[in-house]
Amino acid sequence: MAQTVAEFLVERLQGWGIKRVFGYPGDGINGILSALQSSKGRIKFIQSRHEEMAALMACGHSKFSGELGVCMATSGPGAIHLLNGLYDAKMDHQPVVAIIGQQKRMSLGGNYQQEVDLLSLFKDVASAFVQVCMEPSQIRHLIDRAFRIALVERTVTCIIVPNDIQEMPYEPPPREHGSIVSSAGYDPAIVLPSNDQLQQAADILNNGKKVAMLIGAGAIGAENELMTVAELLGAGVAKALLGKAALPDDLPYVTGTIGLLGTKPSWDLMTECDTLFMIGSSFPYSEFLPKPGQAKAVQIDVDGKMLGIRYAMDVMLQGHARQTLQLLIPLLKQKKDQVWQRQIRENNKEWNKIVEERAIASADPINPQLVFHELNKRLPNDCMLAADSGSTTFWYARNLLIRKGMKASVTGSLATMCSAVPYAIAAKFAYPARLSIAISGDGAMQMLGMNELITISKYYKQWNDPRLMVIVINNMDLNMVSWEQRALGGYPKFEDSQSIPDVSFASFARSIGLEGYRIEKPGQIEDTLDRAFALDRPVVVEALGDANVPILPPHMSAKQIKSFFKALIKGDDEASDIIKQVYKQVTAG
Ligand SMILES: Cc1ncc(C[n+]2csc(CCOP(=O)(O)OP(=O)(O)O)c2C)c(N)n1
Ligand SMILES: [Mg+2]
Repeated sequence: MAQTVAEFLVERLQGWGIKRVFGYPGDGINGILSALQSSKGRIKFIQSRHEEMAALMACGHSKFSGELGVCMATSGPGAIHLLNGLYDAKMDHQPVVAIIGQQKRMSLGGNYQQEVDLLSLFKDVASAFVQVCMEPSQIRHLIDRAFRIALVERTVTCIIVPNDIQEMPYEPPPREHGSIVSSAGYDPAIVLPSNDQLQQAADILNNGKKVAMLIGAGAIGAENELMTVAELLGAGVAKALLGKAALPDDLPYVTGTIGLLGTKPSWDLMTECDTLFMIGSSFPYSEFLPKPGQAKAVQIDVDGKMLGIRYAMDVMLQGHARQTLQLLIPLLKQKKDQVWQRQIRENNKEWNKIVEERAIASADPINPQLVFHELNKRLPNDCMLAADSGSTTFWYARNLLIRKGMKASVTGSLATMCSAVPYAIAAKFAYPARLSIAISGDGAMQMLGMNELITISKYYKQWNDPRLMVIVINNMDLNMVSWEQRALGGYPKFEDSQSIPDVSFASFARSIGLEGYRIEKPGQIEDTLDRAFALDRPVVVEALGDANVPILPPHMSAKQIKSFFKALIKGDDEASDIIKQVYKQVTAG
């Protein structure tokens, strides 16, 4: 029997090295599903509970493994559900291909059931490439183009395949005018700046007396080079959230994360430096970078479009971080004066004391920072961490310390809720022997995270090492919004909008065959974590967090302090408890 278009598609995905696709079925992709079925597991179909989760898994796969991620959904509602996860990938520059179904070609334009104008709908998220397969001989180059463009541009692409086309016999394009002959595979070139540009960059860096490095996701994989550069330049190194795993936090000159959720030493590093060296980061908040004119600045980014859009750069090097740094290192001079790095080291020591004291400060019932403080001590060197969007992002950013070998990621530019659990699942599929840990708020768990616990319970017995941990801070609040309102807007918490029901995530976990622990008092944290780390199967550990523990910026501006007190005066129900907690947190250290 002739090969169908769908069978050819599956074979071509294998040609592109794809081992699994994350998705959810529907009759719009029936042909592709049956081709996957007859491929006998050569490409595994990983079933999520919701298409958005499948797209976030594809993005998480890409973030943790460095490979392209693939997600799949049916026409209409399935395709619509993918969008949020695809935007997460697009905005954090991850290569993801979405393969979606569509109604039969002959029905299009007929206001038919589940007929959505997918080409228009995906035009923005897959702006680099979105095409409908109108004819069997088109499928080969559509796949090749979608994959190659996603990889080259580090973005999202999309192929729409009407379901009648999926079942048709595949025919390679004839050798005639108008036909396209394409090939699979992409071996990226290493992008490097010129010697002249490297020398200009080196001159600036050699002349700087107080060099601040800022590293992002693009610097991951360049650990040795980053260390050599920081040591030669006597520099301090701050990390953007997506670059948290790029360097370990136990290096004395690493100041941790930067930004609203960053550390005080990163703030000091940026406000006091005379030279900024930004590597592989598109960190967006200019108020956390040196003042305009304060610093000479050099940037390395592989994507020319991301050069010079965050600070007034003096030299912009387009290149892969590791290889560009390798060429730069011989041009750098060893700084003799260690005063700057000594000061950074002192700042770090002081800050670590503050972080610890803030974590052990009492709260009602549990100070969330204490959970992360204790978690930190138990993390194995090869663990993989995925944090959600919410107040937990702050504790992840500040309290969890990366050691050599760990992997970590979050939703960066989109900052979407519900990313942690699907990321942790994708990381587990990519590295089944490693412990995968999701860190989430109760709001995100109630939104979609709980559903994906069902996915974990469906698959964990297939994993050689079934350890996967979901840490939930259950504060019955959409806490980050409450704090944003207080600190930025000067409004008290809006109960109707932000209070959420108490759900027992631990009992839900147990009801679906996972282990589940609920920590209700601070005294239970250590024992419970010890038990969770000793388990050989997935576990949900929820801790009842005090929503009044403030998420403080590294440096409070007069405007933020004013807004905050205005919010309390306007009548926050919890005003007196909040004041007590804020007092404890700001006087720590
Ligand atoms: C999909 C989505 N909806 C809304 C928001 C806005 N938002 C950011 S954090 C947050 C609250 C998260 O609450 P929860 O998961 O309980 O975490 P907490 O802040 O309480 O720790 C909200 C609503 C978002 N980032 N993403
Ligand atoms: Mg919450």
